[in-house]
Amino acid sequence: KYQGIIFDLDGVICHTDRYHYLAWKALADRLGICFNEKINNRLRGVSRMESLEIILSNSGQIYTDTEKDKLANEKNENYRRSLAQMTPENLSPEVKGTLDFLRKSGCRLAIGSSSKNAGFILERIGLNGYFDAVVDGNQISHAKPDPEVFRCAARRLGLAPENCLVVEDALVGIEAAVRAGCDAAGMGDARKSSLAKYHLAAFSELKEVCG
Ligand code: G16
Ligand code: MG
Repeated sequence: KYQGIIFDLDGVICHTDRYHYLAWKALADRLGICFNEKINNRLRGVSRMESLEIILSNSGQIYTDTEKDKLANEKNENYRRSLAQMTPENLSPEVKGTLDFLRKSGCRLAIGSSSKNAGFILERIGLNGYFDAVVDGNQISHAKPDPEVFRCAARRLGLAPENCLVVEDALVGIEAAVRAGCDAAGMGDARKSSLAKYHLAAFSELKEVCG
């Protein structure tokens, strides 16, 4: 019943959200700033610099823009080292099987991610060129919860937002989807979202929602 499905990347297609967490944790530990899984949930879907601001807000210190750029680069380099070790084995058979099923049933598939590393991740897990459209942090000026990324993805699929379902693990991602005019399916941290139309315990449940 949906003509298009727009997937978030980190935390939905693959578990790079874990690598984000570990890289931010290493930075926060080095700076002596408190950081844990609960604070980490607030970073889901938001841009790199906004994530850094959230972490630094617990430091009680003021950082200059130059210092912030350096810290963001330090985290990104650490994070990229984890990404570089990914292989197509890091794409679960459940996710790949479900994507193939949805495509065969006629849905157009897109990625809508806040990440500037999205292209690199898709390449690492063997999904380069798989999606009909990829919209990521390099192409948008306002990160989630702004609807820009999902509006753009629907447009690139040639579809009206109301004919698209967005799959997200971030509360800000669900908000972005609904503001774009799409229906939303929440999984992981976003499964509890009251804005989401579907609450997925497993990725493969999309076969029932969209099949
Ligand atoms: C992802 C993550 C966020 C991250 C953002 C930017 O978005 O969920 O935690 O801060 O990308 O990532 P990068 O530093 O790689 O540009 P999404 O939308 O794919 O979940
Ligand atoms: Mg995500």
